[in-house]
Amino acid sequence: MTPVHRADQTEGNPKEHVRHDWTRSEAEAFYELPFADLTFQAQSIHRRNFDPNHVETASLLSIKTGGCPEDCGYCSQSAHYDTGLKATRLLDQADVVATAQRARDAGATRFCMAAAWRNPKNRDLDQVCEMVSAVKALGMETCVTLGMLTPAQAARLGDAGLDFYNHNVDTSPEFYDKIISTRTLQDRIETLAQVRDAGIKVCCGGIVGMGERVEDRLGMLVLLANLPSHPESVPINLWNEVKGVLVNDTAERPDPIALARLIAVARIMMPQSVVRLSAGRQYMTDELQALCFLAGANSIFIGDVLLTTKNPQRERDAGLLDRLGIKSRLNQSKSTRSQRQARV
Ligand code: SAM
Ligand code: DTB
Ligand code: SF4
Repeated sequence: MTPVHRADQTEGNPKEHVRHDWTRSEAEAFYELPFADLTFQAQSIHRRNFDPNHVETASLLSIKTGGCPEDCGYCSQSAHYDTGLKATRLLDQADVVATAQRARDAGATRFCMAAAWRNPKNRDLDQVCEMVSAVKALGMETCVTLGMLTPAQAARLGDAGLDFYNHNVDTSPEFYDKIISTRTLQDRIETLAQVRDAGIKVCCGGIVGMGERVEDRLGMLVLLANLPSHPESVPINLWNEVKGVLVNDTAERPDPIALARLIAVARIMMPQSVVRLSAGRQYMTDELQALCFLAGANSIFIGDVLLTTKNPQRERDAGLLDRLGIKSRLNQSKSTRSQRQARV
């Protein structure tokens, strides 16, 4: 039978019916639909919940790079692998705020600060809280990703006014142990609960292209969609190649159509979450990105670097959004417009 996602039609309740009891076989049935049927459902749900011609723009900064004690098998920053990356100390607040300001002026609405920690020390957290307040004062949404948190640490970030905490499940429960051994999936789920309890919005997703099967990718979406509340942001990262790490032995970039299908299934199962095409966009053609936007992706990272790896050039992104008639702060920001006009 063709699976159909039904909106809650109750009069006076225009809200989408948000489910937390998805099964793998339902996810598989959506995934295997003829492409036109799958994307039609995804796009219909997208339109009920979002402006289909708008994409959110976030910017990333690594505030503490490398030397991480975790052994995440995909990551350039793990001290378990020789990736040639130089470890740094926590950046100064003034540098972070200056970078955030440039990101805002270049069209980012959210600023995400990432640290290569297993968990933050309390004295480091003091500094991060100050960064959060200062970036918020620029009028940007704030996000941090610092590893595991205690309830008290989550509460302090909440008091500092933090909008989002990013903490990914990364992959399916079955594949998880093949890529990470120093932190369990359950540890991650507990941190997500602390973040929720502190009233902070959750950004949680994962990575594809590490050698996982399609079942793992769908298993990851089912895990996310069955969390007690759907993450407000769902980043889908395509593994950005890093030499020297574990997953080099197994990595395989997904077929582009498979990626668009995955985005569509994420949109259907988490109808009100913002789905971000995160790392790995530099491997995608403009056409694939357009398909992913049609399938329900509505956020991107902008800027020429992510944390330690590359991202498409700002100009290429602005041009693509223009060609698709997509509105965002990137292609509407004064600095991007004036640079492009100067080139015509
Ligand atoms: N250290 C913190 C943690 O892992 O909780 C935060 C930073 S970590 C870089 C954030 C996320 O980035 C990871 O969970 C992973 O999903 C993603 N990531 C890291 N390296 C990546 C890569 N090479 N390609 C794609 N995504 C990556
Ligand atoms: C997420 O899911 N993707 C971002 C953000 N959360 C912190 C990180 C992508 C990192 C890509 C690899 C790098 O640049 O080091
Ligand atoms: Fe450390 Fe985060 Fe990289 Fe894992 S993903 S090694 S926790 S920086």
